[in-house]
Amino acid sequence: MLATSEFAMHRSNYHSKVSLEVITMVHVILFDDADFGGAHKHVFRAEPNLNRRVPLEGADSTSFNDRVSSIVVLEGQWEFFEDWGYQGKLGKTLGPGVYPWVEDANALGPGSNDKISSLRPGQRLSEVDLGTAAAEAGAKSEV
Ligand SMILES: [Ca+2]
Repeated sequence: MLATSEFAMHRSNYHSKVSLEVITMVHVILFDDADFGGAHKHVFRAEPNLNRRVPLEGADSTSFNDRVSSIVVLEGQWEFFEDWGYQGKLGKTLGPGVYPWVEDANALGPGSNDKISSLRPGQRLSEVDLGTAAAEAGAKSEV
């Protein structure tokens, strides 16, 4: 049976996590051409396969696989990969900013143009911190 204080702690962790997920929405825009030209695609969550064709009409129905030449990161820390399923990481993780040419040194670097096949936001520090805090609190309460 949970002690009252322990129950309150679990509740408090649950509510913090939920509210953080709402606040820390991630968002990146991928562009077909350099300097944010051509077709573009908004991504709000991990995308394991840009080659997947969405059965909808319009610009977003086209595959964005092996096309990305420039990127705008609005929120989050994003990792980009050469293959689907997050295999073959390209360059470094990119935080909020404008990247007019993916091969720039401050972007993904040489050889990364028209290569991205999957991408995902990095693990959020807030979740890591909350998980560790909860684990530590749990360990203490058992002493
Ligand atoms: Ca391109």
